[in-house]
Amino acid sequence: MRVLLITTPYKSRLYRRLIKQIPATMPFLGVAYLAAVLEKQAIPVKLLDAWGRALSFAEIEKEIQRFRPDIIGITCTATAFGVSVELAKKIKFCSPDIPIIFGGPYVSSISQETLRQIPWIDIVVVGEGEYTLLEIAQGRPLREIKGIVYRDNSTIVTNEPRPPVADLDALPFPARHFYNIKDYVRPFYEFHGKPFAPIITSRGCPFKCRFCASHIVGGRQVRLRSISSIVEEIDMLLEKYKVKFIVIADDAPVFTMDQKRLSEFCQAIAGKKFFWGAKARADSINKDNLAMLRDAGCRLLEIGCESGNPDILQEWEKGVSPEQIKEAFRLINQFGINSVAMFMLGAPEETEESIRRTMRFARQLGATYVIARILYPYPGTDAYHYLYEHQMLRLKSWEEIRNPKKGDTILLHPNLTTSELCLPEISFKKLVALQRIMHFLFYSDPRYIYRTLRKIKDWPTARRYLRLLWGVIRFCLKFGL
Ligand code: B12
Ligand code: SF4
Repeated sequence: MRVLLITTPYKSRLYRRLIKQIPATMPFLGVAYLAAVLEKQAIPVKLLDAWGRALSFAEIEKEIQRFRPDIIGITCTATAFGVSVELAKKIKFCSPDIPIIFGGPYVSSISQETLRQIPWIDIVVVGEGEYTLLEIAQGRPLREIKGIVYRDNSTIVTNEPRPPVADLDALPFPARHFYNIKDYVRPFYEFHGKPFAPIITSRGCPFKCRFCASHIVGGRQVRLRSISSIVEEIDMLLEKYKVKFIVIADDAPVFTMDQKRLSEFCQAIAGKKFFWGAKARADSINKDNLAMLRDAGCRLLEIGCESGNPDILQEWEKGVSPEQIKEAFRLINQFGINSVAMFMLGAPEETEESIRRTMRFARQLGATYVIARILYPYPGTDAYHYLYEHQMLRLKSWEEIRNPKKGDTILLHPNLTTSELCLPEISFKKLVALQRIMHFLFYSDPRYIYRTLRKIKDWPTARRYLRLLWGVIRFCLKFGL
C-alpha cells in the first residue's frame, strides 16, 4: 500500500503567509520514525510536512493527486486537532475511498470519542505507531492489529492496546530526508550553531507531573537507546546534514539523570565538532555532571520550573522545590552553560499574587531565557480531570470542532477560539496579560541586559547576539508572546 503521512497545516491564510517569513521551529520526529519503518520494509511512503512548509489545503490535495496514496495518516496535537479534522473532511470529499488514519497524543487520549464524532476518520492509532502502521500498510486484517480503534460499518471497535516499542535500537533513524533541515529555525539553538537537528535518545517518563500529557504516548516506563546507536545517528547528522547543534528532544528530562550513561555519552562524543542541548530536571543537576556536560559541548539546558510557589509545585506533583530550582540555576550559571527556565501559569489555585511571585522568582534565577506558558489542560492528564470535575473548563463542542466558524483562528493556536480555563481567582485574559508582563519584565531587566552585554567581547559574538535578538523577535511575533 502507498502511504502518505501529513503534518497538520495552518488554516489561516494570514498565518501561513507569516510562517513563510518566520519558519517552523522543529521537525516532527514521530512521523519521521513512522516513515522510516515503512521505508525499511520497502513500502512506498511520503511524508508531507504541511506544517513546516505552510501548505494550503489545495496544495495538499494536489500532492494527494500526484502521489495517489492508498492510505493517508495525519498527525496532530490537541491544538492542531480542529484543523486536522477539517483537512480530513476535505480529503474525504475529494477522495472518499482513501482510509484516513489519525495518530498522536491528543487522539490517543480520546480515540473512541474521535471516531464516534468525526465520520471522516476511519482509524485512530493509539500510542506509539511504528509497528501498528506497518501492519496496517501490510494489509493485515484490522481486527488483528493491536493499538487501533476503528470503524466497522456503524460500530466502533477497540482492539487490545499495543505496548510501547521495547527496543528503540531496533528502529531505523527517523526519515529526515522528507524535511528540509535548513528550513527550521529555533533562535536559542541556532545561537550555538546552525543548522540544528533534534534527536530522540529515550522514550517514556517516570514522573507524574499532573499537567503533563507525555505519558499518553510514551508511557511511564523509560526506554533508553544505546550510546552506540545515538552516536551513530549523531555522526550521520554531522556528516550528511552538516549539523552544528543537536537538541536532545526526548519526551522527558531523563538524559541527565543516569550519571553512568551520561558519562559514557560524553566520552563517546569527545572530539566531535558540535554543540548540544538537553532538558534536565532541577534535581538532577550537580557539579560533577555539569563539568562533564560543559566539557562535552553541552551549551544549553532547558529546565521545567513551572512556578515560584512551593504550594503550586507541590500541587502539580513536580517533585522539586523552588530552592532546588534556584540551586540548579546557580550551578548552571557557575559553569557558564546557557539555560532556559520554563514556567507554566494557570494552576487551579493561581492568583495574581502567585504569578507576581513567580515573576520575581524567575528574575532571581539568572537564566539566559525565560519562557512562560499558560496551562492547556490536555485530555488524559490529571489536570484535565481535576479542572473538568471542578467545572473550571469551558470545552468546545464537537459541533464547533466539526464546523469551525469562518475566521475562527488566533495566532498561537489556530484552532483554539475561546479560553478553556475558567479559574476561580483569575480570568484567562488576565493570565495572558501577566504572561506578557512576565516576559517583558524579565527581558527588560537592567541586570539581565547588563549580564548579557558583559558576555559580548568581540564583533562575531555581537553579531550572534544581534541574530539571536532578531530570531527572538520573530519567535515572539509568531507565538504572540
Ligand atoms: C519535540 C516536541 C515538540 C516539537 C515537535 C512537535 C512534534 N509533534 O513532534 C515542537 C517544538 C515543534 C513542538 C510543538 C508543540 N508541542 Co510539543 N512536544 C514535543 C515532545 C517533547 C516530544 C515529541 C516527540 O517527538 N515524541 C516522540 C515521538 C516518537 O512520539 P510522537 O511524536 O507522539 O509520535 C508517535 C505517536 O504519537 C504516533 N503518531 C503520531 N502521529 C501519528 C500519525 C499517524 C498517522 C500514526 C499512525 C501514528 C502517529 O506514532 C509516533 C511514533 O511512535 C512532546 C512530549 C511527548 N512526550 O510527546 C511534546 C508534546 C507532543 N507537545 C505538545 C504540545 C501541546 C505542543 C504545542 C501545542 C506547544 C505550543 N503551545 O505551541 C506545539 C504544537 C505543534 C504542532 N503543530 O503540533 C504536547 C501535546 C499534548 C496533546 N495532548 O496534544 C506534548 C505531549 C507535551 C505536553 N505538554 O505534554 N513540540
Ligand atoms: S513535565 Fe517533564 S518530568 Fe514531568 S511528567 Fe512531563 S515529561 Fe516527565
